[in-house]
Amino acid sequence: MKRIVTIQDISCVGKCSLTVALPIISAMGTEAAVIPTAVLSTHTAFSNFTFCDLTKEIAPICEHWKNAGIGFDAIYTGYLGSFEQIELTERLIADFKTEENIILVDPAMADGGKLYKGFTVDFAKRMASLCAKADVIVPNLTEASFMLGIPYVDCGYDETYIRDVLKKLTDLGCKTAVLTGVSFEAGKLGVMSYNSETGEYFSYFRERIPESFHGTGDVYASTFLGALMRGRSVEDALMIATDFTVESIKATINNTPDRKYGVNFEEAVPYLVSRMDK
Ligand code: PXL
Repeated sequence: MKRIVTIQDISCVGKCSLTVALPIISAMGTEAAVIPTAVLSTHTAFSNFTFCDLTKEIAPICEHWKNAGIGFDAIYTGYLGSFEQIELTERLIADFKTEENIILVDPAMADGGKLYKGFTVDFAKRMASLCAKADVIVPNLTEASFMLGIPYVDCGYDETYIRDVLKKLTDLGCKTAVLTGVSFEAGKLGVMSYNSETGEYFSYFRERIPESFHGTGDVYASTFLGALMRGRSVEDALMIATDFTVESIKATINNTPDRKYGVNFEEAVPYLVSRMDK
């Protein structure tokens, strides 16, 4: 069985980061080791959340793993809360990267044209330098715009524009860039990717569900990695992640009035497991 390590926070309520990554990657048949960067009572879109920083644990955890000869088939980085955590994550990558394993960076820090609470433009630039160390990055269009220092455009762009953004993202230094939340046509929403080694673009669209839910980026990144770990191509993994995210949203839309509580991906896990068996 493959083993990945993911570094991100535990938001105790709100279905994002580790409470999403762990169940999804496990359900897909891969061991998910974790480096929890902080414990929050909820994610930061709630008011009055508690916060316990675990930054000082990161280096000793990595040191122990190095001494114990523990290795990983992928390193998946998600929400990181400080410049110091980005630096420690770069060290994690330097220490555990091999010829074979995959480095996936999800620069989780913004959506809908806005940075999440507590982040700055300088932080986004620093996140861009973490992306340089990745094999694959999965920003949404907001995160990509902040990292590249270009204006965020919500709609009205065309495929040439997205191809250019993807090219600029790989120019940061990663091999493959995936942009989520892309739409060229009313009523359709999906992803587009660019592999800078082959020069190939790929896109996949589904019906747009006209609502925005918290945590879908984490559902997407976790499912994408879970599929890669089961030997699927990048293109297949992108389709599986898109379809599972849509299924998760469909399971939620009429059941949860408050979008902060994330998506009911749990109800779509049987769909995901049967899709992986095909
Ligand atoms: O990836 C979303 C996320 C993860 N972790 C924390 C967050 C958010 C989004 O707001 O606040 C703590």
